[in-house]
Amino acid sequence: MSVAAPETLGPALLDRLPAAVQKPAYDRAALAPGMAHLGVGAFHRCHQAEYTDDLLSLQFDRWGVVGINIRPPNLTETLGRQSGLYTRLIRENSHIEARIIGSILEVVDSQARAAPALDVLSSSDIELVTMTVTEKGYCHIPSSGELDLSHPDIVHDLANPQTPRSVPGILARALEQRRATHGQPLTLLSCDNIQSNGIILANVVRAFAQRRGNGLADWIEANAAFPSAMVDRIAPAVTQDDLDSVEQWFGYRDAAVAVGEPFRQWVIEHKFAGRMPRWDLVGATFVDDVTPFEHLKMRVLNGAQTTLATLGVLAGLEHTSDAIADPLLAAFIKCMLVEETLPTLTPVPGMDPLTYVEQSLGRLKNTAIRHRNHQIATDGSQKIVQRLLNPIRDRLRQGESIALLSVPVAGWMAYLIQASEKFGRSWPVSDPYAGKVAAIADATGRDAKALVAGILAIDTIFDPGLAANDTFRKAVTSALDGLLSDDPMATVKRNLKQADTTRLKRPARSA
Ligand code: CS2
Repeated sequence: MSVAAPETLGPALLDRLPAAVQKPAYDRAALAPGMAHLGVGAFHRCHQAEYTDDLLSLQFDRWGVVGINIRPPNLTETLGRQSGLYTRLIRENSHIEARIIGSILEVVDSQARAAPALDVLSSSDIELVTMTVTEKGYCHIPSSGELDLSHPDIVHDLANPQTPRSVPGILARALEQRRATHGQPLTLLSCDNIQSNGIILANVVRAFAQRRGNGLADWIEANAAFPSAMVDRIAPAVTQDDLDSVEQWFGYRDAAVAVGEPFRQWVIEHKFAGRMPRWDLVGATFVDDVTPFEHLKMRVLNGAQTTLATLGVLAGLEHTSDAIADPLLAAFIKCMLVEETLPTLTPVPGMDPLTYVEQSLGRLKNTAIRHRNHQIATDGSQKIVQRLLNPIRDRLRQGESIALLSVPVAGWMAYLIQASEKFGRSWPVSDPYAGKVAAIADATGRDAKALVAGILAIDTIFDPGLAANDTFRKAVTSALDGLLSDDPMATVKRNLKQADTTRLKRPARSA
């Protein structure tokens, strides 16, 4: 007897879903496209697309999403085959909540050529573009936020502006086409974890447009808005296991499952070029200034993730939840956040910083979220400025200790250095600066002082003022020396112990 293959998720299945799976509460057939999203990955499917789905259920409007990928993976084969539908699982330890999200109407693969993406982005139907293109997608210099004019894709796009490959090149071209056709304004909403993401996006698009020299930069100034935003939900890369689980639990196949934690947050700068979806009706917040929110999130939650990721790999641990289950790493991360990170933050209305730290650490303990340390360590060079170096700079300015925050900076270095077999261990790394760090390590050998001198001289990551700071250099050198030894966790322990001793000696702060 042959067993029929399980059905694949699609519109036809919506009326026959198991009771445990929630479905869109609005008429999808009546939904029309109003916005595009660049970079449809697990995060978008668990975040902006879910908020939009919530909004469509509450207040139906023309806000269907056209999802575009200009980098892998291909979308047509997965989401496209399912008419944009997918299962969004919320998982917390043994708790599972399943829901079909219907807000993505259409998907467009534009990996080989920019034309399909440009067609969508320049259409007058599209009033807003949201994007999650990863930190390196902006082609900016991490230490300054300016467009990296030596980036190979930018060099290509400035020479071939009609067939761009980079995000700044594609957006500038789409805006140019909008100006030449219907002239409708556009809001471009960055949802990546870079500081002042709206300002960085505006910088790179403006710098690119200025070089076109045809008045485009002025048109953009008058007709486009680049609000900053803080986004939050832990949604790791999806695994085959996640796809198989959906089939096992609910009886259908879904090639585009997304898995996230229960917590979500979205704070958006109130600066729009036209109509905006009322995401504020479904849990997002529109504010005048997102800076305090993004500092809090990137320095606490993301800072903890990056620290646990690199130190976790050095300790032989696979996931964030494994790293935070380690008593030493858990004690280190809490002490680092409370003693060194929190004093660098400006107050966030309605949020107690200590409660936020506890809540963030609690989220990282969720064992159903299989967030690999290697995934978080990917592109560390693009993440450490906003997560670690900026709070370090603030601490140094305040004349305060950076003994703990400098350990994960050395952790990032050790992670890249030790990826090479020559240094004893080996793991595949993905970071635009991996080659540079490997070349420095090849030239200097295992001498922490020389390694740190070489790496701090990379001024596109470390601004020269910070790199020249003696306290910083010494702290990172001492931590790196220990992390490269056979017992890297001894360094974590030593620095934690020293910080504890200093804290106990300090006179109690008055309330
Ligand atoms: C993570 C983030 O991979 C990473 O860099 O730190 O994707 C993180 O999970 C999200 O920012 C959480 O909102």
